[in-house]
Amino acid sequence: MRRGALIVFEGCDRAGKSTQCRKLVEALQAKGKAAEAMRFPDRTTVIGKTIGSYLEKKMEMQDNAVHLLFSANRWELVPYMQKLLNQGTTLVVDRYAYSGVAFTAAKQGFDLHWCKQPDVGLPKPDLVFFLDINLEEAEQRDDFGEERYESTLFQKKVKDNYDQLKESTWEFLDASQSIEDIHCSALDIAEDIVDGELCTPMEKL
Ligand code: DGP
Ligand code: NA
Ligand code: NA
Repeated sequence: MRRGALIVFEGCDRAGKSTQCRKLVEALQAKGKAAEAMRFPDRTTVIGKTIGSYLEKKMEMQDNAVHLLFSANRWELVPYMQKLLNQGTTLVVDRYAYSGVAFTAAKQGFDLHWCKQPDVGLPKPDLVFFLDINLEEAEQRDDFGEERYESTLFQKKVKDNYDQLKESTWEFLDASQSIEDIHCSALDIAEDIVDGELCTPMEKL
């Protein structure tokens, strides 16, 4: 049986990832393809609840430790992801290991190489959409909330890190386009992957 595709949306905060994930899942389902949405961090698990309080600044945590928790939160969902992918369900994921690297490496004293290690071995996405937002434009969108990392200076560093993570599986989407235009481009590209050669086993990060 054909496996599902692992499709990830990445980008800085406020790039519109959550909206695009939802619309892509709805569109694939409407075309009769099995698809499910996921997001990382998944704040519903025990590990995810700790990450949630850290992001909401209800607690402090050492930076290396929190990096490992974000990774653990992805690892704990791997059995669930494998099960769905093996059943032929396509997963559309809001953030993944690339967020882990781009966000932690934006902190003082962290390099990309160290940041990548805990996620080595995770299922590798078949396709990564990078929602490319101009940070001046992002500033015009709703105000940043109160969560950790939500500052323009930090997001600038995150964006520079993302630029160093690009691979051939990445597709850049101009986040300044309308929601519908971005969605149409994403759906086109995603359908090619979902309908394509998914007989090969998943690769690993
Ligand atoms: P979201 O729920 O998409 O708003 O993401 C929550 C915040 O956490 C967002 O600022 C991005 C950041 N983030 C997501 N994954 C990771 C990770 O693995 N490590 C770090 N340090 N931050 C992450
Ligand atoms: Na956020
Ligand atoms: Na989001």
